[in-house]
Amino acid sequence: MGAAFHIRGTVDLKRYLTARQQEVDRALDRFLPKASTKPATIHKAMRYSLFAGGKRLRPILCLAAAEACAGLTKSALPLACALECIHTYSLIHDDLPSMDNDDFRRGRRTCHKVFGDGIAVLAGDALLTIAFEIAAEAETWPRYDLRAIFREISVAAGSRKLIAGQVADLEGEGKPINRAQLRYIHQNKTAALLTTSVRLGAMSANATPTQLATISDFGQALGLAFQVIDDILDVTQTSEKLGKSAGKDVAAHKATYPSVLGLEKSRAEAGRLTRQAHAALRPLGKKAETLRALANYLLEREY
Ligand code: GRG
Repeated sequence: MGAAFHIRGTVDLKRYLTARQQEVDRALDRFLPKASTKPATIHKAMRYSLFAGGKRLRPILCLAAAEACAGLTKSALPLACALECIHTYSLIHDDLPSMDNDDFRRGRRTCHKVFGDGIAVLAGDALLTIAFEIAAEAETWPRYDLRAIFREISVAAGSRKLIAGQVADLEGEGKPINRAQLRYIHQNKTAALLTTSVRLGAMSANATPTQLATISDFGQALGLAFQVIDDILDVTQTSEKLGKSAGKDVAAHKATYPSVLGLEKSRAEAGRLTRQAHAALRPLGKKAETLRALANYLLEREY
């Protein structure tokens, strides 16, 4: 990371986040078909959800992980954009009436509320598909060729990870579940894509197998911490602050960390997982300071 993002020797995370968000937004705009491209409805819907003001955490984690492994953010950018397309697809589908049935996401009406259910399903499908087209633009290495990259993305987004978590979440609604089942949901629904985000950054930097293992340990701990915090925010914040409907988990009788452990223990668990994420980064030394700052930022976030 350049000195441009430092104040008095520590990372100026606010400036870092703003600069990286803008970089990712510009690249996404280049990679996506224009809103006027035929059939315009689908491209408008894809862009509507993609440019609705998400935090761009997955792409930023991908870029920061590339830096932590001495890589260039430029080489990681197509992978960072592919991750945001997959994440946005999952949000569009999750909001559908047949899933979480939400009217509000990223501070605006959900995709299906504006474009109808059919176009929203297709916009999600198209974002998932274009993710692979965009990822194909990534710089590759003999150790991490396009096959390895595509396998990494497919497994994380597939029926044993992201979709497995969503299935367990749907099937668990209204039922009592224990801590191990809750961890399974969070590990797959949330932590898997976050882990793949940092792994892809490391792969774009031609990380050594040891570096990749270090980054994976960090991603798993950070991913779980992220979801514990998300569960806490769902019960402690307003819909306005979150940009999505607050209190939905309780209303849908979903098992969450606060409902299983209580709020105080959930906060302690988020802190413990963040410390675990920090500890995982130790072998990377100073190069990982942005990743450390990002883990702290996610722990303290309010939306
Ligand atoms: C439909 C296959 C499929 C999966 C859906 C993403 C998801 C799985 C469900 C959405 C609800 C939820 C609580 C997901 C967990 C991951 C999560 C907290 C997503 C929100 O991520 P942020 O906060 O959102 O990074 P922004 O909008 O900032 O990108």
